[in-house]
Amino acid sequence: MSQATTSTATQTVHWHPAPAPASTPSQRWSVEAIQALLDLPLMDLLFQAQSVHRQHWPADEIELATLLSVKTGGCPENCGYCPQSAEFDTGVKAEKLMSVEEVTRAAKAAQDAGATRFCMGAAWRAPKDRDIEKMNELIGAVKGLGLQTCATLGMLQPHQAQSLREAGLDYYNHNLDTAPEYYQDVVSTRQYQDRLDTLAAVRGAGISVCCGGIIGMGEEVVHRAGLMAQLANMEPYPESVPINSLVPVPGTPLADSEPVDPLDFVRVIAVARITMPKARVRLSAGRQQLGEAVQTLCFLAGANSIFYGNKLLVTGNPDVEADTQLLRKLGLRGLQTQAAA
Ligand code: SAM
Ligand code: DTB
Ligand code: SF4
Repeated sequence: MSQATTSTATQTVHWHPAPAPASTPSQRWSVEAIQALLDLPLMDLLFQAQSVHRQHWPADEIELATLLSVKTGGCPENCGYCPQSAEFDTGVKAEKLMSVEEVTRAAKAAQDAGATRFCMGAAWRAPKDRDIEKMNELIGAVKGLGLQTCATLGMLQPHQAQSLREAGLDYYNHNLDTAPEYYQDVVSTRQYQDRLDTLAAVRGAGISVCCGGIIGMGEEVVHRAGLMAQLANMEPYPESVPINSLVPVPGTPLADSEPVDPLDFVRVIAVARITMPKARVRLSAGRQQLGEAVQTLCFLAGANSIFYGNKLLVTGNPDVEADTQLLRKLGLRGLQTQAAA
């Protein structure tokens, strides 16, 4: 990596410039260029990420999104990280889809607590058309409260994505999770291409794309770079990029994964910010294990969205009081008004 030198009146400042993205439009970022970013001295990487962040976003604004598992457990897929797969003995019981009344109550409570976005998750491999009809009712009810709506329901066909859009869905979450070459180590019941096909259906229906991955599944740095390259080279790249730190759940195949150095997690957040400047970078699962100081570094690295509420889907999350206090301590504020999608 080349090093630039800038002289000022009082001091000489050394800094490492970001590697330039690859020049072909279909490959804005090569895996190598992203790996070089990940390898930068941490202070240089954080400085660049925060500089990019301030060019594109208010420096003190954090989106608060609340998650609700509207259909829990019993999933036929075998994603190695997931407590909701029917293949693993995790103690999560399969439940039916929640009613409109229950979901509306939860969404209203989230809104009253300060959330502007409400994300509904269902442990389906791929919803049936009749599931989509029921989801459309839930989406209409949540949207009716004035919240932004997000859903993550598994694989979609184009007509299903279209139907969700017509019901008022703003975002669809569907993660690539890791690099293509590591994917089969994590899940074998579907292919990477299946994920890409669903993302194309979502994009084609005019729904904003929420797509990211998980760090800490035993992957190499090159796989983290490979995931980031996949995301950053999408045309266009996702509007919303959740970066999850693996929550190791007993009973899942990845429960005993080697924990990641928290500073390496911060690096991935910074790279997401640099390579996808206009995306909302979401500091997602795993905040309980990261602690306040590391979360603070993640915000400095450009994260500007968190899951807000005492629970993620089935595992824990920092409670609302702790998050409110943390944001206050840091001089950050929850996003107040929602942009129309
Ligand atoms: N069934 C749908 C699907 O797979 O797209 C939606 C729900 S799924 C739980 C949503 C995402 O949560 C996964 O793609 C994964 O990135 C993340 N996730 C699930 N379990 C996790 C865990 N234990 N730690 C971190 N992230 C996790
Ligand atoms: C995402 O990327 N992370 C969220 C959301 N999208 C749906 C889910 C995290 C799940 C963590 C484990 C659990 O509670 O099931
Ligand atoms: Fe099912 Fe989604 Fe969990 Fe995979 S991540 S097992 S598809 S709920």
